[in-house]
Amino acid sequence: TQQPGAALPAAAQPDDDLRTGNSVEALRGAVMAKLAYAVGKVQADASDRDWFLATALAVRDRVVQGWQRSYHTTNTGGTKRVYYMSLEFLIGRLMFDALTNLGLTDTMREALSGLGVDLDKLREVEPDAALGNGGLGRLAACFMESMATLAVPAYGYGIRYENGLFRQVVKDGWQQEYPENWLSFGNPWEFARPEIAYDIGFGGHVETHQVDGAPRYEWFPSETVEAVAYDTPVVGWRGHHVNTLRLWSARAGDPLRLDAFNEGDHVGAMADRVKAEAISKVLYPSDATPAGQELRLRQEYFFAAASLQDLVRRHLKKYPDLSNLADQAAIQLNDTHPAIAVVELMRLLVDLHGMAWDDAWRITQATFGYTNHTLLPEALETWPVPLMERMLPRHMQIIYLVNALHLDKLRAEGHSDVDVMRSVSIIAEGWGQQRVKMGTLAFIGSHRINGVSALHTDLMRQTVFRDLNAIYPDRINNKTNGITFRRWLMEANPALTAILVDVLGKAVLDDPSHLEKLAQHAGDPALQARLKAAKRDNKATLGGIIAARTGIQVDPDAMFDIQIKRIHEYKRQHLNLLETIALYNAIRAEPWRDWAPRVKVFAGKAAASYHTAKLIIKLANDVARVVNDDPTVRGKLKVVFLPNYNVSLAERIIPAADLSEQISTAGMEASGTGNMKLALNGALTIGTLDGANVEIKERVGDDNIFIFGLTAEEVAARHRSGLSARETIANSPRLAEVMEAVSSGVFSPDDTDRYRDFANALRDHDHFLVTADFDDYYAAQRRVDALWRDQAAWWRASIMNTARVGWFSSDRTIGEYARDIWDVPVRAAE
Ligand code: CR6
Repeated sequence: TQQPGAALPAAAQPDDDLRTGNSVEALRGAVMAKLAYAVGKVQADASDRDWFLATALAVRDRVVQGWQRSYHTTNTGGTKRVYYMSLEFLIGRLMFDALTNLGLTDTMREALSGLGVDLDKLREVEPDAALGNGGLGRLAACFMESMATLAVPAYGYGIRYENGLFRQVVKDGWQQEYPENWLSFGNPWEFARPEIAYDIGFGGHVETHQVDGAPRYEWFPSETVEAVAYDTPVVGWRGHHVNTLRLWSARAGDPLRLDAFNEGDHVGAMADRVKAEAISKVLYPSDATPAGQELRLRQEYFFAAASLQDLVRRHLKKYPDLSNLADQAAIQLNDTHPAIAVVELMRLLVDLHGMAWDDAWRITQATFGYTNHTLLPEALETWPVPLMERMLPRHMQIIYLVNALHLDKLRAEGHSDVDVMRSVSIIAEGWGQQRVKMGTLAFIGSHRINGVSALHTDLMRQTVFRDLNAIYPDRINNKTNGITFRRWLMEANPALTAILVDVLGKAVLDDPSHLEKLAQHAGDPALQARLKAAKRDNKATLGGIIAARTGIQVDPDAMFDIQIKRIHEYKRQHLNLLETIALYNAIRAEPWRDWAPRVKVFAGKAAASYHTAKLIIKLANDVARVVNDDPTVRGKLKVVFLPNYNVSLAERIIPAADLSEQISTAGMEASGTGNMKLALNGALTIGTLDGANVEIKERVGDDNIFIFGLTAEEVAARHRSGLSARETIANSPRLAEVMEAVSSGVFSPDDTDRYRDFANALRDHDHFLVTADFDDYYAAQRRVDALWRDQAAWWRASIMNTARVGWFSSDRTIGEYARDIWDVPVRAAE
């Protein structure tokens, strides 16, 4: 055994053990060897970051063993691979994820403590890989983990952004954005593959030649950028199978123009390089909104083209041609961001591999699946035809041809309705400019199109894809989202996990359906007391974070009422804030009443250019200041805006939540996944019948969830009715008082006009129906208060939530994708 203080690993330790052994001694020796030989430090000088690197590298070695094994099995077995293409992977930290999946967390803790190092402190040193905006990116990360768990041979393909989602600083209540350079201290999880690099073209022109009497098209790009691979192994539960996340980094073909440099133009000599490398510099901070920038389209084509070249090369190493591609590869498009891949694959098959158009189209459709993640019209991607023509001239030709053949076929089948033809065309006319509708392109190029919750999928069929669905009725199917329980239960909430294992047995870790047995114990006072104590500890920990980041003291015995997600009008953080003000008014009017003490916690980022969302953050901070400074409501109400929400902060907040706010305008939140994480951790949901809330309600039961507000159908009817919000406000004295307070500057005495336009927009338009749902929401919140006052009933409901949401495991979701879309086998549950 190594003694603490020894600088180098003992020579007596057999090499093999250091690399592969899983005992306390082997892990300790391995970490020490990494510290010495990979980090280049002696113990006496090692910082927490050095220890983190050494530990991560030691853990990585243990992941790599399974990685190589998995690679070998897939390669020799000739099994079909899944390629998950996503512009976002919101990964977070990886050390505890790897340790949990390898079952090494406790051993590593012990190994390090023998060296005087605290594993839980190292955990905080790891930067978050925030290569995503919100739910869509986090879903991709959960799916990668579940594909590994189910031993589905898979590659994730994306971009290795140098700067992930911005760091949010709140100054005087306003959001400020700062770059998040997560790679600045190195990334111990990735393997650079400089030898795996592909040329990606942009611009230029197309030439036609005759080959065997048929036209052949050749694209001559005017600009070439190299895509270089970086691989991160993704380990599944119990380390059985390890997949690869392959992220592309952009590199200029020529690092600098020497002629210009030698003539003294040192900056100009690097201009091409800067332009090329901009592609993987930053993640666009747009969540459920389109990023209509040329650079964004460059990012989309860059990673789609690199990934296709990569998978085609892999295929051709094994098979003589691409005719059996669809038997060997399933490509899933995570939203429309990679949809240009449909066109690129056609180009590769037809132009480069000489395949007949119809064969190529059949293979393309059979290979692709497309997941839609939003119906908000303002969030559906379209690209101007002139931009496409300039940047991707050959692709634009192919799009025209795909569209012409598609429309011809429909006409031949008897379709003639002008509106239908317009809606199913890939090209949108209007506003004086033609645009390419990426959703339509993705739909037509795929054999399966899925929504992400039952309600969302129904609405897809009825709205955005109504006409396409009528023509291709079997293509749309539902795959309700899920979450990985390894991260969101085991890693985030070890105290709850320990109780579950104690009551239900270890099998619950392998198969979440065992959670259901917990329902039998829902009324057990002893179990309730244990869970309550565990949650109180989690709340105290979160309270420490709140105090450190905001200076606000919160009481862990109060109800923690949590709304965590991107700031967006459709998610209606402002509805929550208006209710907070109403509650504040009510407490002040009757302070002696038995109020259920609450801490309202808000966290989330606003898109940098989304003015109203940033104003909502300011309002949250303004309301917090007034409420928290008022002695009348002390001990009854606190309001907190916790800055810089990210995956790691979510892992702290979710286990400490009592109430989960899922209050989007019905029909607008495609699914939500935070709703699942919070319910799993025992929070009760207050929510609308939107997205996956509907399915959560079906499972946990009406008594264990607080549903309010208009349904999606009622929302649509209300929009058609043109009913005025002014009338609604006038009919609700409570709401009228709140609106008047906000708009007259009660919460912004330093700038009494700050919220005037905001309030007037609610009065005049209220597209998100905040005012229409207000009274029902307020009433639902009072039902929440009443249940909280009956702690036995509250904890019974909380237990029912944990017990009944096992179905929302992303293992279940991935099992469905594998069966219904990809046609690949999954590993049976143990
Ligand atoms: N914003 C949906 O809005 C869904 C995720 C993952 C979103 C959200 O309801 O849970 O995708 N959509 O399916 C988009 O990003 C376009 C999201 O994260």
